Amino acid sequence: MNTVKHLKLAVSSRLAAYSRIPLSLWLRILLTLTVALLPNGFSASSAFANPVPDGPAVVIQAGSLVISEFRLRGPNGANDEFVEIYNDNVADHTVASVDGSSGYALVASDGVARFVIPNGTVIPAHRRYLGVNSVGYSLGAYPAGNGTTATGDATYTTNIADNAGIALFRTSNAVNFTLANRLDAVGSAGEANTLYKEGTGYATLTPFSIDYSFYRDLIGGSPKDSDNNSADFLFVDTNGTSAGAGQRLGAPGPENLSSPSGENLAASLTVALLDPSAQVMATPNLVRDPTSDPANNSTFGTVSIRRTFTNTGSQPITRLRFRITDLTTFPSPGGVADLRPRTSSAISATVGGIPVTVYGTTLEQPPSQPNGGGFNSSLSVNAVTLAAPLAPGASIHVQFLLGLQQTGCERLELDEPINYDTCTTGAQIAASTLTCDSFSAVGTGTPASGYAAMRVWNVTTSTVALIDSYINVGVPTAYAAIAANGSYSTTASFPRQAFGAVLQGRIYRAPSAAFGSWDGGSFPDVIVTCQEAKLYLPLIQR
Ligand SMILES: [Ca+2]
Ligand SMILES: [Ca+2]
Ligand SMILES: [Ca+2]
Repeated sequence: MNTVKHLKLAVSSRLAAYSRIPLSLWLRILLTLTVALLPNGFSASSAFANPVPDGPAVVIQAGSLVISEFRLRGPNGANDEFVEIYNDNVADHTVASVDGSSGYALVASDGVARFVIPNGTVIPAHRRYLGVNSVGYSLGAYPAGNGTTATGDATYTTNIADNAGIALFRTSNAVNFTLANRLDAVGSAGEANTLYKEGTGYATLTPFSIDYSFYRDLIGGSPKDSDNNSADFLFVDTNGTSAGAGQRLGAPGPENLSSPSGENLAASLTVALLDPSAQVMATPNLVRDPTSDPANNSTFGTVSIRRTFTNTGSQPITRLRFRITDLTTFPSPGGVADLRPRTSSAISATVGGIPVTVYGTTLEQPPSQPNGGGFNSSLSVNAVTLAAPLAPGASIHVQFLLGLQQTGCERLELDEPINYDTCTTGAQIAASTLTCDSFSAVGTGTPASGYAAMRVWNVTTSTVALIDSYINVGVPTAYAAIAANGSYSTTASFPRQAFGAVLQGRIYRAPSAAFGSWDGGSFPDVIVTCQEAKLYLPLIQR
């Protein structure tokens, strides 16, 4: 099977081999994790002193649904609300209440259900379901699938109070709105009923009628759920407003059943530099234009990041969009760039002496984002459509255009394996790509000497490294000399990991190929969830 990476294809027949593993086997796999092998010869001070990647392992639970994003107010006032539910699972979820009632209820802490997901509703793996307050919801025109927008899969008309908790239960019978039947909850610190929040709750908001959202942190690919609302949810709004729960330029991104997701192991998408023979930070892979353009949030000019995406799968890709999971943006401290992702047009660039078209990306609105995009904003490659799909084997060159409102170190991370980071200490500028079955470490690091080698873990199973350059443990090794200009490039493959697996790739630096001495942590790790994605196939049409 081909490389699959961050790829979701909404096809009803998409479940392939890994998804068909019986539940009992999944559970057995999960039970075998926990012990990470520390390779022979590694001391506590060596590069692998911390061989287990940071962060909690993702535990895949059968039937887990989470509240992935919501807001309880918006520009249209108190009723400008939505609640997004996410199937955080490798398998489809068919709604079936625990007690024979009509379905799963989304309930506010006043005890009143706002909407019920009816029994029999199928929320496909890694797809979302959207409930909206039809009295005030203002984001129904936000793009979703091919030709569809983010309208509610379910609607309701009763306002949810500001800062009130909400919870999703496996029942619509109010008598059974209990912790045992609760799938997920989120509420503020001001919510008194602990049934309607996790942990102490998110910081209480001043109820401004702004285009805000609370969404589960997407760094790493999937909505974060540590059962602690204050640690998991990020507050964003389109003006970077200070409303009490953190100040962060960004945008709501409500997604419904037609929004991109799903998976198809037969298809894949890989990313590479526009010109692999050129440096990551140099033309044509990265172009800085110092021309001041304050009207377009580019007072200090722009940065254009160019990459090439290739459909290495067997089916056409009809929609391609990216969601911003992390970036340096307003408000930025001194020394850190204030980046404003913005809409760009197709341009011409030269690769190997040949002119090529590099397609632009569109900042998806509504909501109106007059200050540019930010956290949770989406960027669509509108050149890819149902009528003009990216065919199997075809490639497309894409640019991401960022306005600069403050200069400094820069970071942009998307829900595709694009790591652009000049802020991390000892950083590399990387275009590393980690997929379900390979790791291509490409970047520029300091100092410009020695060797770059790699290691890859499956964080979910965490039994043995999939690639290990230091020691022969029966897995591939890979390393490359760091060139005089600091660049390196090395690739290795490993057996395909299961859908949903969290993989972590680490690049190490050694002064010599003897690898007797390592410099751990020189380069930022790359973390991905296997086959997490944002692509559509024609069958998403319904
Ligand atoms: Ca409200
Ligand atoms: Ca939870
Ligand atoms: Ca969302």
